[in-house]
Amino acid sequence: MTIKTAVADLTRRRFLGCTAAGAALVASYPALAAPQAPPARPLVAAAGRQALAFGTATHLVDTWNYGGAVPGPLLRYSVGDRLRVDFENRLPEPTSVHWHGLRPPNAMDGAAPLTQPPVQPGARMTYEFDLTDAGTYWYHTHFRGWNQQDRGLYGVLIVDERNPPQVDRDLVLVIDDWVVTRDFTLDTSFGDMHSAAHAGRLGNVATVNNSSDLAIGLSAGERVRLRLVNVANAQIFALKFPGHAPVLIAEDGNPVTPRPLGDEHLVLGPGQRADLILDATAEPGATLQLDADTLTDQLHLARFVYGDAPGGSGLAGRPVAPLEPNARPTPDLANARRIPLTMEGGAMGRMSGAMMGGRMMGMRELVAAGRVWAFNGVAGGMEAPLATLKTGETVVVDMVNATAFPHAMHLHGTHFREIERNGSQVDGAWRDTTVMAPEDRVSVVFVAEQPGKWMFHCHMIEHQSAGMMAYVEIEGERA
Ligand SMILES: [Cu+2]
Repeated sequence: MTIKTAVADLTRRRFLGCTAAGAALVASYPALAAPQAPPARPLVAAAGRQALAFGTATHLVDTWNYGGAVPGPLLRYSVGDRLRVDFENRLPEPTSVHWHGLRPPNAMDGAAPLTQPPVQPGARMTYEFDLTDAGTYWYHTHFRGWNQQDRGLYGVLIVDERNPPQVDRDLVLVIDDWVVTRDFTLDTSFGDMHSAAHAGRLGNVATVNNSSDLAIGLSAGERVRLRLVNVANAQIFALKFPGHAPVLIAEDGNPVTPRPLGDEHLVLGPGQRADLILDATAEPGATLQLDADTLTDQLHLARFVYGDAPGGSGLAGRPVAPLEPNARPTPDLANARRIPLTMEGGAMGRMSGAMMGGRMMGMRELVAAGRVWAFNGVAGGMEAPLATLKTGETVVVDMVNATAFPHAMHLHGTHFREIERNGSQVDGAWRDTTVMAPEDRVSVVFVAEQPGKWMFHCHMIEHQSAGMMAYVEIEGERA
């Protein structure tokens, strides 16, 4: 960083943290507050080899990654900062970077080819936008994700709160699953229609930060913040922390009223995140597990390994305070526009055909075209918007899962909250991805915030590419 950019950054930070008097000063002297380009952070996507610990052995696996490692570099900012990433594509095919859960302007959303042309091999693109929300987010490819994301193109993005909770340590746990062959190379049968028509590509090995048996060191008496991110293509992890009593403080980056998990599993669908406060309440020398039930298995994911001496700063056992909410428009439920969205198709489904490319196709023709799922009778509806909305408009999407599989519905550009689930009113937290079991009926509300074309799709990547995708078009000025 040059002195000039360092000073620009410092100046900008000072004004972001300004008081009312400071704001008046900014207003009086606009030249002082003129936006400065933040220092750029390089991010390169390339093929590489990654050491992954499967069981007791470490294997070198061929991956595609950001910054030379899987997961990619941890991008960390403070709320109010401006992200600027100079992205370079050194992959053998086009790609893009999506900032999952953040609210950038549409052109920075990275949903190629809807919001930008894909970045060609050898080409670059600068992503730049303000980080308005604190929380745990992630970035990943949004082009041929069934191939690229599965090979490892993802990383975590943390936006720190103005007043973060007091903890001894802040730990990021990235959960993925891999389809590996007998000799522990990556199975590259990406895009097979059998997986696509069923639950998606499910791995035979699950890892946390590159290990199927991660040892997480703890000292008795410590308080840690765990940031869990499910980056798997399709797997759902229902996490358990036997012997610990973690408190949930955020879902998909958004603060929730602190809630002890108790005996409840913490369900993380593809794309979802959770922030937990975990107090190290076991005795020195203890080992406790992090386990998960999945769609196919019961897994051991990681171990909490206590050192021989107590540690920490005496925070364990204190009440857990809520995080400050992120600012967002308030929905006007009384005047909401309602959009029905019925999911159909897949194996064991009742779909006999769907619209694709503007015409009706039977199942055989759809399968040949790689499409086996549909929203409202349209397979891969990217030819026309699901709805055209005005900025500021409140929208309720009434979703029905009329398929035999669970799905993880993800909306770009804003967050939604559940208001109804299977006939019962609920007061859901703000989030960007929600999991629906077969036969579930879920209604979510959101406010159309920023103009542009925003994808709404299943985050089980094979389902998305095989038809479970749509977008809403928002017109007007930013709400
Ligand atoms: Cu799905």
